[in-house]
Amino acid sequence: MVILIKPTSYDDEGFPLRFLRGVLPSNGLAAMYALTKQALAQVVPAGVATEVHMLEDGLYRHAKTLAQLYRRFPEPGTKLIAGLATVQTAQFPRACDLMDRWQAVGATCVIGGFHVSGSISVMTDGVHDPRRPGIPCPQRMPAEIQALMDRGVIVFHGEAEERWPTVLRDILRGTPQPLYRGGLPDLRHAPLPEYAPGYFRGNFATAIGTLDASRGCPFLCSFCTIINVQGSRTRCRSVSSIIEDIRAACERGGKAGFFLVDDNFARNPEWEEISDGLGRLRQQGHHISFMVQADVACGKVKGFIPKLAAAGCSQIFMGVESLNPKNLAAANKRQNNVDQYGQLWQLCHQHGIVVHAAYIIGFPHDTPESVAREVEQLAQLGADQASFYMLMPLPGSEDYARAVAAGASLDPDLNRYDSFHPVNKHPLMTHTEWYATYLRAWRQFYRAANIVAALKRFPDRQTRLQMLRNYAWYRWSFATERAHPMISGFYRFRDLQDRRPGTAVLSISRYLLQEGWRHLRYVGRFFAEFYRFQHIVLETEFAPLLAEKRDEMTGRLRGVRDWVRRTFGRIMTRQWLNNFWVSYARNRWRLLLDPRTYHWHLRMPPYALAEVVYTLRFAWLLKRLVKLTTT
Ligand code: B12
Ligand code: SF4
Repeated sequence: MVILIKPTSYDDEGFPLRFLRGVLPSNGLAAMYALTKQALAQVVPAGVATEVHMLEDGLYRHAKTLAQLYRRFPEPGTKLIAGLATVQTAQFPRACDLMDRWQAVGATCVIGGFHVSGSISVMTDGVHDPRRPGIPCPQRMPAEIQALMDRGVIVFHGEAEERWPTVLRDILRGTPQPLYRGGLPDLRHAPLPEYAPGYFRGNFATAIGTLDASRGCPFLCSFCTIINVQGSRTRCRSVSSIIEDIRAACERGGKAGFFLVDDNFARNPEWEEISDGLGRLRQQGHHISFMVQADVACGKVKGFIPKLAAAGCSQIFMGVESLNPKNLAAANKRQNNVDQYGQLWQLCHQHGIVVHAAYIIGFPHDTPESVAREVEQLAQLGADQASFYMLMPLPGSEDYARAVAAGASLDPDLNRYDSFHPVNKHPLMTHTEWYATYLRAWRQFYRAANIVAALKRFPDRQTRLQMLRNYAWYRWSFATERAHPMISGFYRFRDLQDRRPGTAVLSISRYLLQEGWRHLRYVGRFFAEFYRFQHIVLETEFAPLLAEKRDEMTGRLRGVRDWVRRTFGRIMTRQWLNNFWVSYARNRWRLLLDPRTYHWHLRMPPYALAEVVYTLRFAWLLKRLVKLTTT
């Protein structure tokens, strides 16, 4: 039996980050699932039963299934292999703890993914790229990886497509080696990533598929690990198998929604063939919607944006990183030309494509003020969504190799290498300032005014609804779960029995108190977000009418008829209600203690009643919108 596990990471209190519903499934895990099925068919004699499981440690139900599987072992007659899959640096400590447990019940553990691959590439093998000479390399096995091999874990470096059957065969024969190298395999004949039956059921807020159509990137960004693991030559999967797979998904489910996770779809030499193929499927009546990642120079690739739009692309995730050319030069990100962003993003909007800007905080010239200015600029230039990261030397990157060689002080806790914790020194900001700047960027960008402005750029309701879902996910993650949207989901679980070894003991009473407070916060945040989104939806849905009648709909209430019109009329806006509540709340404690403020209580009932009516009308409007966009 092979159990493929995608480990999560720990939060700052040592609880594994785990959610009732995830948002994005793991493409690496799906790739390993398909490869494992294929490899077992090659190496296990006919008639011997095999089982393959793919489970995410960060999903509540998957973790329960893992615990059930764990209790089955040791099981006489079953060879158990635990594959810790697609392990990034921040997940490495958790992966090690999980492997301790699985080894204790007799499993042979194998680990693969970007931490081991990246670290070995830059620390043991060294980067040999004539365009980037002089990257230092100590040529030694990183200590934490050597420690794994010493305790019997098999380490897999690189990509598994061609070498995984050999590893499985060696394990079954009882002669595994401590380290295997997968290299850069040809992807033409590799099976496409596949999700096990039941993987999504009850575990994800939306069912989005994933696919990496190519690997590798020709650019040279110094903070990137990808080029040092997957190389700078782009290797592609077969176009016909991709199109067939998506056609099959459409035929099975009536539509296909997916994320093409290529680092840079614009540099996939077959982007046009894939887009044309998808465009043809759409012409045949299939519903296709997908998201890609591309660089901000993709506008120069002839026909790229229009063809993507015709193929059903709804969003492009672009590595903006910084708006300061000095920062871009320091990171060797020379392909980014800040002057062209506005024009490119306008083109995306014209084609109904949402622009998602990835922005990194912590480049050498960043200060709290410069970041605040650039975040504002991002919104003004037309970024509809943004993701913020803290710059860090990720093991596997050129920056890491240089930082280690220079003896820089780096956080020894790999769990913190998630791009959301400061792990090294910044020349102009303390850790506290840096982290506060990062948090402020989220709040600043995702304020209601920016969301309304972005939604108004898209006349298509379907697109707006999708954007609203993303905004709800993003706002909920950073404001409520206090986690980056990309590692978060909906409704967090914190299991007192499952904590990081070595973290301070938490008494049951303290744990219950924390849990009580957390759930109270959930309720509070739910209401806050409910009213924020009500404002956003109303301002967008009634935008044309409000443009004419806003004066009539705002300001002080002018009698009963005015109240009836604002509450039950054709146009809705929260502006008059918000203005009232802000003025009301400004009195604070005086509302209770100072009789001179009591007239405010008398003025309040019509507004409170209007809130009730608005809540009902909003619920109805949302229902209608969802219905309109799903039929
Ligand atoms: C798409 C993507 C995302 C998507 C995730 C979508 C999804 N869930 O699939 C989003 C945008 C959400 C995301 C978020 C993050 N990502 Co990301 N992501 C990627 C990206 C571009 C592609 C991932 C992918 O599908 N690759 C293709 C699969 C098949 O490759 P693979 O997982 O490595 O698996 C192969 C091998 O590693 C090996 N292998 C893997 N597991 C196993 C197990 C066994 C047993 C064996 C034998 C072999 C093996 O074989 C596999 C098949 O060839 C990669 C870069 C890249 N090109 O891979 C970055 C990358 C993995 N992400 C990275 C990071 C840091 C993150 C974030 C922390 C935030 C950030 N800064 O981007 C979050 C964390 C999310 C999380 N908890 O996992 C880093 C990891 C670097 C590191 N040293 O840790 C990468 C490398 C990019 C980078 N910045 O340099 N990411
Ligand atoms: S463009 Fe993206 S994938 Fe390519 S080197 Fe730069 S960060 Fe890495």
